[in-house]
This record gives sequence, structure tokens and C-alpha cells, in this order.
Amino acid sequence: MNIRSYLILMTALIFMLSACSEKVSTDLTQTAFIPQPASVTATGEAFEINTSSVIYVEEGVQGLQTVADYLAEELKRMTGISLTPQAASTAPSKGIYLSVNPNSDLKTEGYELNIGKKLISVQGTDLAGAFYGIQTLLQALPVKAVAGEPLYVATGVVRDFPEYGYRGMMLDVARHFFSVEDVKRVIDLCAYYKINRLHLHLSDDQGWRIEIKSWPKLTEIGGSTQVGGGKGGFYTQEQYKEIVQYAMNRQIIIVPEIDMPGHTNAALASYPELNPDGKARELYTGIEVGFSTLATNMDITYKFVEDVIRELAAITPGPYFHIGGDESHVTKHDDYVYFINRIQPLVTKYGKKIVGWDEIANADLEEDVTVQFWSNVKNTSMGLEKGAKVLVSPGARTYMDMKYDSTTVLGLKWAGLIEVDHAYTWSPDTVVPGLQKEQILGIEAPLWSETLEKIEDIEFMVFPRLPGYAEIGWTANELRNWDEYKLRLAKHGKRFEDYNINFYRSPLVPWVNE
Ligand code: TNX
Repeated sequence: MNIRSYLILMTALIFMLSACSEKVSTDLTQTAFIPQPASVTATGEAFEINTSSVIYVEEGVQGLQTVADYLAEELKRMTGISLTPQAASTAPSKGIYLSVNPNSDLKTEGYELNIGKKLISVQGTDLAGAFYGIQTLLQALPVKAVAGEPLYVATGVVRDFPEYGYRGMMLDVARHFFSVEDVKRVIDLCAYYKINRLHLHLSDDQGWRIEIKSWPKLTEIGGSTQVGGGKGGFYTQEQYKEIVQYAMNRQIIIVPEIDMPGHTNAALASYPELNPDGKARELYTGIEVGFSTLATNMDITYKFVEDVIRELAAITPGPYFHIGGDESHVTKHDDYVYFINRIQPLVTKYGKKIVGWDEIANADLEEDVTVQFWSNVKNTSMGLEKGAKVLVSPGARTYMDMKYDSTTVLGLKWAGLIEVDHAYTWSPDTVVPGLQKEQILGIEAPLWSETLEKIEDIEFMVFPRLPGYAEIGWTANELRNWDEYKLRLAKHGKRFEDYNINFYRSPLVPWVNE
């Protein structure tokens, strides 16, 4: 071959390769994963997914079929390709293979995602791990598939596991009520980012949102309104179970909260006998806090509390029951301590672990209690001295109801403005002096809903902050840095659009638009 035709050939080759590389990424390390995995290595080729690809599910692993069905559903939604999972008694040589290996050297909830040219293997240490391997795989796919064209995934290996076991979000369904569909949407969005706990704030001054069969007026009266005077609403126990199941299928545990002894006006408005003067309180639709309290010296209070805990614990398969305990400004200190001391055994009696806002550390804590740090370092340190674990939710960093900047229309600002960088640039082990990593249960980002009325409002406050909280809970501090994270987040803008998320286009993030 003479030099001229050699040059022409080379030019043509380079042209073909670059045209190709626009569509086919073969470098897995270039994928914008959130949360950042513990390790990603690339092997430089591509796996093709098309309509004849097969999803195989390791036979005999309980629950793995549900995880496989989730993968099939998401693939269908993202790519239009519809695949039916099949059981496999041995590992196949090609296709997508889901399995669980409890003896793997990866930790709980860990997984190895091995993308070869012919076989993608997703192996979890448990079901959750397999599910997270799938989420990582889905993020390795192009955001939008072109109908009828095959899809390519860069080959390589992801080995991954979370830093913290509790990676949560809280949704306040009391100040404004949100439908079962809205809650399911929130669960889906959490699942994409490997969030594994959803705390539901089910009662407050403005509304009681969960059916309690032995106290039906709680929802009949207490559930009948919300902030601003709208019609409110509540979940029947059947609907709550449906939410729990939907979450469970996405490896998310529901943590129910009944806030006591303060934040109880809706209950006090429903039953006159819960009030010392025997008169029902008026329903409340404002946004002040700290004016209501259960009567800590009346026996009926404890009958009421036990009935509620018993009924709610019975339909909650997760290990936690959140007793609230915050901002009880009109409960005398000694009465508060007496109340928290008296209700703790009621939670453990029905088989649940106690979680409460940091104020509960003023009481004598039982074993295995979790104090949720939201504002008071002193309370939290006291809790640690009493042997409690800490769930970190510092208001000034994690409160997703805080405005992003001074122009944000929705939200509050009592804990400060929380731009996307401020939400990300901190770590759970430094928020309370002397806090040891083993004492941290995990991280939770709460969303209070005084100013939020519809799912679009929720989405706007949650995105794009939630992926950052998910990463703080999942990824080791050494692997996190804002300047690098914001570039990955920028690439998720297209995913948010694809999911139809109403998100805040923070000027701090260089959103990728093409
Ligand atoms: C404080 S955080 C509260 C809530 C409010 C929230 C508004 C906490 C334990 N209590 O009652 O909704 O501020 O940001």
C-alpha cells in the first residue's frame, strides 16, 4: 500500500471511529454515577442491549424476581425495550444475570456489577445490593434511547457498598397532605439514588394522616384540613400498606412518625377527652409551632398513645417507630421527660426501635434508641452519653424545605439558605463534636411541607439536592468533592428531564443540555 492510500484509509478510519464514539461510550469511568461508587474500572468495549437480550434471575433467591421485574420495568420505560426475566439454575454465558452472594467480600447492601461484552452480571451481597447494582447499570445507559436502535453500555466492573446503613428522606404529609400516588413518586425518585429509608411525618398540629381504627375521629376530624385550610386527607391502613409494599419493592423501609407530646393539635381537636378541660381544640391551619401538648398526667393519654403505636406498628414491617418529641414548648420539662420515659416501653412492647428528634435525649433513653440531630448539639451529645445512636439531619444543611437562595419562592429560611453546594459540602461525622462513625446510624434529609402543596413543589425543593444527600450517605468522604460532583450532577439534568422532574436549575451547576 502506498503512502497516499494509507493516509486516506487512516483518515477514513479515524472519521468512522469518532462518528461511532459519539453514540457508543466504551469508557465506563466516564459515566456520571451518583452516588459515586467505591470503585469503577473500564475494560474498553461495549455491551449491546436489544430486543433479543435476556434477563436471567438466579433460581431460589427469594425476592430476586421482584428486583428483576423492576429492572425490566425501568428498561422498558427508559428504552422502550421490553424483556421478560427468566429463572436460571446456573450462570449464563450471555445476557443480563442477577444473583445474590451473601459470602461476597463486599459489605451489606454491596454489589459487583460486571459488564462484559456478552454478559452483564449483577451480583448483590443481598437483595438490596442486587437492586443497587441495577440502579448503577441504569445510570450507565444513555438517558434517551433512539427507538429501534440498539443500546450500548460501556464494559467494566463496579464494586460498591454504602458508608451508612440509613440513607433517608423525610416527607411531611401532615402540613399538606400528599396522595398515595405522590408518595409513590417520591419513593421512585429516592430509589434511583439508593436512598433506603422514607420517614413519613404522619401527624402534626394541622393534620392526622393515618387511619387508627380504635380512634376513628383522628382522621375524620383531624385529617379534614391542612395548612391554608384545604381539604387535607389521610391514608387508610390499606393505603399505608400499599405504600409500604411499593417502598419495599424498591428496597426502601418506611419509618412512620407520630409526633408527641407537642405537635398534637389535630388529635386534641378530634377527641375532647384528650384535653384536661374536656373540650376539643379548634382545628389549626396556620404554620406556628410549639403551642400544643398531650396531657402528660392523664391515663387516657397513654391509652391513646398505646392504641396508636399498636395499630401502626402492626402494619409497619420496618424496625423503626419515630415518636417525634420536638418543639414541645408548652410541656413542662419534667412532664416532657416523664412522658418520653413512659412511652418508650410502649414502642418496644410492639417490637419497634425508637427514633426521636434530638430533644428526646432529655429523657432516660432505653437501649437502642436513635436520636435524630436536627438543631441542638447539646441534646445530641447528651443522647450519645446515654448510649444512643445518631441520625444526622442538621437543619442548616439537610432541610430541603429551606430556600436555595433569596429568590426561591417556595420554602422557609429559618435555618438559612441551602444552595446545592452548601447541601453537599459537609460530612456526617463532623456535625457533633466527638461523634464517632460507629455512633452514626446514617443521614436523613427532611422535607417539611408548610409551603408545599403539590408534587411539583416537592420535586423542586428535593431536586437537585437529594442526589447530594444520597451521595453523602453512600460514598466515603475521600471520594467526594464538590468541584467534581457538580460535573456529574450536571449530566443528571437530562435524567431529571427524562423523569419529568420539576427541578431547580442552580446556577452553580454547569448543566449539560445536549
Ligand atoms: C422545625 S425540625 C420543625 C418542624 C417544622 C420545620 C420547618 C423539627 C423537628 N421541627 O415542625 O416543620 O422546622 O422547617
